Amino acid sequence: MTSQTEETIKKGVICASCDIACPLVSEVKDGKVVKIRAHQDKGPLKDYICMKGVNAPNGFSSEHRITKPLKRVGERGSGQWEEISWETALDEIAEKLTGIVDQYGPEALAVSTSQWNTSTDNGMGRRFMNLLGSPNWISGVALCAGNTAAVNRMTYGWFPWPDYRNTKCIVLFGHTPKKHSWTPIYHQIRKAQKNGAKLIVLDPRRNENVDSADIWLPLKAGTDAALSLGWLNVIIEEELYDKAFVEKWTTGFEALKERLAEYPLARVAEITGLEETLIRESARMYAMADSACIPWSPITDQQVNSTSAIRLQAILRAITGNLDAPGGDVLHGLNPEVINEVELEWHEILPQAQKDKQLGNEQHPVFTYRGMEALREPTKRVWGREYVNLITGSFMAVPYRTFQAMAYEKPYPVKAFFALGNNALLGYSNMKLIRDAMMNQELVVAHEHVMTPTAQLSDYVLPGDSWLERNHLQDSLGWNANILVSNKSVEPPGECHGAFDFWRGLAVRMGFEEHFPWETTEQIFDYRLKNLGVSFEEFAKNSFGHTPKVKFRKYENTGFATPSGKVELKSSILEDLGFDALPYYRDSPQPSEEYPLLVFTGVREDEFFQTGHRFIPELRKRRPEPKFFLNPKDAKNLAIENGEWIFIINKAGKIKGIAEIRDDMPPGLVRAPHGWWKPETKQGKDFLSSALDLSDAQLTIEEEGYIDTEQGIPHLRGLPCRVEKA
Ligand SMILES: Nc1nc2c(c(=O)[nH]1)N[C@H]1C(S)=C(S)[C@@H](COP(=O)(O)OP(=O)(O)OC[C@H]3O[C@@H](n4cnc5c(=O)[nH]c(N)nc54)[C@H](O)[C@@H]3O)O[C@H]1N2
Ligand SMILES: Nc1nc2c(c(=O)[nH]1)N[C@H]1C(S)=C(S)[C@@H](COP(=O)(O)OP(=O)(O)OC[C@H]3O[C@@H](n4cnc5c(=O)[nH]c(N)nc54)[C@H](O)[C@@H]3O)O[C@H]1N2
Ligand code: SF4
Ligand SMILES: [Mo]
Repeated sequence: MTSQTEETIKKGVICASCDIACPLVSEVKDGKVVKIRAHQDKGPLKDYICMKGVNAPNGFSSEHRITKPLKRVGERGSGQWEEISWETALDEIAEKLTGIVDQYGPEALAVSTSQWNTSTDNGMGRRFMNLLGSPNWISGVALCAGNTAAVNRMTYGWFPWPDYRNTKCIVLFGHTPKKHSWTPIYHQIRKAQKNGAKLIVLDPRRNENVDSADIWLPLKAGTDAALSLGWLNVIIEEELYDKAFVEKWTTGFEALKERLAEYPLARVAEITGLEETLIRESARMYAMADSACIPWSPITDQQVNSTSAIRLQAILRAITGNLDAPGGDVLHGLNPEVINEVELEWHEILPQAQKDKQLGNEQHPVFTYRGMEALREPTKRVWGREYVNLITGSFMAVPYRTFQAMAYEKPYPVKAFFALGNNALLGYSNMKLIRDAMMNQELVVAHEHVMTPTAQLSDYVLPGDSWLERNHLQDSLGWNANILVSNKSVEPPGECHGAFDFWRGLAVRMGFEEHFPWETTEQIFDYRLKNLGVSFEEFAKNSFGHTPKVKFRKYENTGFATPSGKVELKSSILEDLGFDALPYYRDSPQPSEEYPLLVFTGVREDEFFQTGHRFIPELRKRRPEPKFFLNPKDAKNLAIENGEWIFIINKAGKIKGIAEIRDDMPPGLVRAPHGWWKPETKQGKDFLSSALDLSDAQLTIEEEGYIDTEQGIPHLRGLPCRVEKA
């Protein structure tokens, strides 16, 4: 929506400076955004804003912003560039890609994009790849809600969103929304608590939500799956589960019970380091609440036990009767009124022979085409479409296998790599492998705002527009069914363009123009809204979006979108893929004499989103350097003082940061922030703007024992390490 006062134009925008999509207002004067503020002065949306949103205009007008397409001159990574036009860049990229496809096949193109809702290509990236014939698409969502969505689908066919409004109990498996981290969720949790909801927090550390929690379970890092097995034991033994639901709507209950017998409470207490009484008391609180929800958590999508830990949360939701129930975890489906992004991706046209080549699908199939195959028919039956790419995480290649194919050309060569709105080098695991992988390419393209370490290793850096410089129609990719409108506030600077323009430009040059009939994103928005009978312009003028009425217990009419039509406590899909069909716990990497501590990598900082934002002075001055948190006892043993530079060293690498000694850290655990590099420092492959000194992705390891078996994603939380003075 747009309104105009004397000199200020106000626009309704959806913030994409992180991935939680706050509705905000931009104030525009003389063609410049002069202020970003919350959507309301009073009312529920007034607090939905954080310092990253407020400072977005400073970032978009930064001197670091790239506003012209750049082409590498000299060696890759030498840091020398010339400005070229978009037309020339796209001509050259299309020509090179055609040559690579002719020589190695279409699977030689790998594409890495950002997390789900800051990418704005309207599904055109996947459409292009499906037309070309490449299954090798990867994303940071492989370590976030994308893989969680895929694993949830195996149990009950969709990925739920918590009903915070009605809930009487919230369980946070590590997940710690704060005032400046997933801000709307932080406020929704506070509101639910005011409405009487209990809060259970599971975290080895006394985190920011502990003070207001009803129960805090300071479990050992990496033991969430064991704790859930313990909870299930209590819930079943004390008959706190929803018997009618279990009988009518689940398969494998008896088999699950047998498995649970392997995890008596005494064993769970030993694994988790928690008192048996506390485990019992918390299980009761969750199961006996009138309604309860378990919000998604990144903790369980980034550990060796990931598949089981996620499945266990799904099983808890189901057997306590909280699935698709008021106050529980709701399966929303896609927005029925509009054409959703997933429908535009055209996964049905990628030939099976090409799907079969998706990298990593033999070893770790869960979120690949192969893993999702058995869900096609059930998903069509229940949700009306065979291929739903929930949170864009349902048909991914396995990232580390993709980087291996890029670096070592096995099982086949991958020779072209596009990193679009994604700082791939720092944003997965094993940064050294990714560097080798990028250096072994014949074509590397980055679509970016700034010269990230990843862009520094590219052949073409194409300047991206920002969320203040484009219209956008955002759907929630099945997490909920909301459609949100974001209005362009100002024109993009220089020659910045969106991802849609990149893909269409390439498609036209490579013979796919007829499949890209829209010339602008606004035209594709018109198409997506056609069932509502409005154009994007009219829609944006009159509303903020479209939210269908929530319906509960839809499965009573449709069944669940699994092969059996029920909640599969024992997963037929995992069984057919050759894995343990029941959830289990296995030990995560343990400290040793050489590496006596555990490091928790990937900590989010209030000032930045992931690997971004470090070039924004207003934010950077609040946090100029990376800080490593450690316990006073460990610091004393190592004679480390607060504020001194230290190294964290493990078998994969070594990173540097400033010691911050904190009482809230448990002994034996160190925390390292995610994604550090310094945009102001020296660029090029031997420096990577200090990423080689600072990036936590150098500590992660991809070998047996350090990755989740079924998905192949790395263990980020709790890696054996030692700490030394720098
Ligand atoms: N300002 C800001 N906000 C952000 C982001 C950002 O970059 N900046 N990123 C956003 C994104 S994409 C994500 S995914 C979220 C992630 O943010 P959160 O969901 O809040 O998760 P983390 O901050 O990674 O970790 C939360 C807690 O998990 C605890 N923990 C460590 N190991 C374990 C374990 O094994 N089990 C349990 N139960 N707890 C453990 C840690 O001590 C920590 O307190 O943040 C979002 N919010
Ligand atoms: N090692 C390790 N890897 C991780 C994680 C971790 O903790 N550790 N966390 C995982 C998680 S939870 C997530 S959600 C993902 C996040 O992964 P990503 O979403 O890829 O996040 P970023 O690393 O911030 O990279 C986004 C890049 O996009 C650029 N950008 C921002 N807006 C735009 C835009 O509008 N257009 C264009 N063209 N570019 C834009 C930014 O400058 C930035 O360089 O990473 C995952 N990977
Ligand atoms: S929490 Fe902050 S960065 Fe994220 S969408 Fe909201 S205002 Fe933007
Ligand atoms: Mo994330």
